[in-house]
Amino acid sequence: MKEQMTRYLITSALPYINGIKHLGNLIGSILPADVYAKFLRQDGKDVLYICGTDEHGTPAEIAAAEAGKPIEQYCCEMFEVQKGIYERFGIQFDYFGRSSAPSNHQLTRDIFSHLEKNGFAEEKEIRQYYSFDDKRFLPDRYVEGTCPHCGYQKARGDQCDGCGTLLDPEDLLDPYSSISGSKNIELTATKHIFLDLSKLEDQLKDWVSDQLQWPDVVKGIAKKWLNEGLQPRCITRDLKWGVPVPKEGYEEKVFYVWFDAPNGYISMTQDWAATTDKPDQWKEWWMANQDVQYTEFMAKDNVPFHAIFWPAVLFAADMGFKQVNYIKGFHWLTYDKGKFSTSQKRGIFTDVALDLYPADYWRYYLLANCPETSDSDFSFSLFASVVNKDLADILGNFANRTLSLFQKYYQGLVPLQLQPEQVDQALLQNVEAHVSELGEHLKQMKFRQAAQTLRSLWVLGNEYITTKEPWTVTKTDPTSAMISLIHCLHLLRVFAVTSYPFIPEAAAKILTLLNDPAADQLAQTPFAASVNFSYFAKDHQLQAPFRLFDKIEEARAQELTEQYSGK
Ligand code: B3M
Ligand code: ZN
Repeated sequence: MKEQMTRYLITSALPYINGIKHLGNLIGSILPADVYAKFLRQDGKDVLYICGTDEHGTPAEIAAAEAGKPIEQYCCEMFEVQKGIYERFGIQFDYFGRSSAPSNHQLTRDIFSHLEKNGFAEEKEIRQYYSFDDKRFLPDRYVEGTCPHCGYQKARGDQCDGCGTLLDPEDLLDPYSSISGSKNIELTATKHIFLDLSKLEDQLKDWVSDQLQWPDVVKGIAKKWLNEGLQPRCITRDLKWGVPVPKEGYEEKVFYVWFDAPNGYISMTQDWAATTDKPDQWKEWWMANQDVQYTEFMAKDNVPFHAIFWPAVLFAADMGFKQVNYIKGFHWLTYDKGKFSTSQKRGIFTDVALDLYPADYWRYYLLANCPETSDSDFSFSLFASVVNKDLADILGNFANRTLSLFQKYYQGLVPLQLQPEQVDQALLQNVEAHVSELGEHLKQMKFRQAAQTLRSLWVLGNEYITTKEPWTVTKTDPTSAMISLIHCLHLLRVFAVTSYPFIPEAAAKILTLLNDPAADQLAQTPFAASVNFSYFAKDHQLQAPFRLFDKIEEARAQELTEQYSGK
């Protein structure tokens, strides 16, 4: 019988639909997940990487209203925009879906019916503002008024932007509807559904304490939530846009966005499967009895929902779905020592980033400096220095030197195929050690360390060519110079293959320069297979070098810092 191989299911937090995401969002979930997926695919693993837009909730309604568009249209447009940006970043989802898709409506209703049947849904009456002029209940954010603490007159029902205090709508003085501005509003009793998490406390505690290998930041957040005690959580909202609640008396309500969004991981997998000739195969990824290693990527503010809330929903519904195996949580990326801010136009947003520099520059910088064990700060001067040193000076320059010398000495032809006894054993061992270390870091999703190892691998190439000095040696011992240069050529191929998860476009360009017959196999070439110093045959034709990376001048970095400071 054929042994079933472990499959790797990967999801990254679903970006909200309301606007274009900034660099912090990218490095906090989607980009590292993409690197991990690319690496595993190269390694021959069966991988499914699922993501999509999170389209419900108040922020989506507000953003659509601000854009003056019907919400369905707004979401359709922003979905295409976001999808396009990720494509340009070289992100390779197996499927990029939408939480508003019919499949998610269906699944969310199913999950709800199951957890209701299992006794986890509780109805409670709460007091909420009703707006007579808008003819609807107002969610917290739709009530505005004067802050009782600082007197700010446009404080929202959930929080005051004047002093930062968290509020309840009832705290506001002179409250009004932010939809119509009407003061004709009244606190009215209304029913909502609560998910009784307290019944699951023991099960969740046991489950979380079994997750020994989770990163500290994730374990810390999960335990904090559990220690604070699990209160029943309201899973319905007074909104029009969302998944309708299949229950009498709830015709005007939808599910809370965090109740439907995570289900999207499953429903998007269903949508993916529906595009294949095996529409049922989503089950091979999501049913608990399958041999699947499931990893979720997200920033730390999303951890409570993924480590406690959604697992609780799945436990309560008890439909046989898989629970997450590993949560890769990230800290914050800050921007010039402050917060990224959409409203203040502070920081770099993903569309702007791509207009400024190629995707690989951002990918490499963000990965090498990712907020993995603590927050990390983006600045244009650091960005410029990383791009200039690591990409242009180390990797780019090595490629350029090597290929130029081949043009100069051998008209771009490989003069001989290295025989095993000609291979520099010390170099070979050193390269093998680096490559296997790099693979280990990636297996463990240690992205910063992986980037560091990759960089030292590139440095190895520079050191090698500098010590061997083929340009001097060729005058006295042309064969020996030739042999060193052929080593360099093969190093370049190692660099391309191992750099691919980080900088896929540059990696592909290097293989083009090498005129590698297997260039189109890059995404399927395991790291170890690239370490072969006899790969290129005699007379193999190389391409004339072109520059892989352009440097960023310090003055330009200054200019950009000014331009995007949000002042
Ligand atoms: N949309 C929050 C965020 O993008 C949220 C994640 C949902 S994951 C199911 O930060
Ligand atoms: Zn205030």
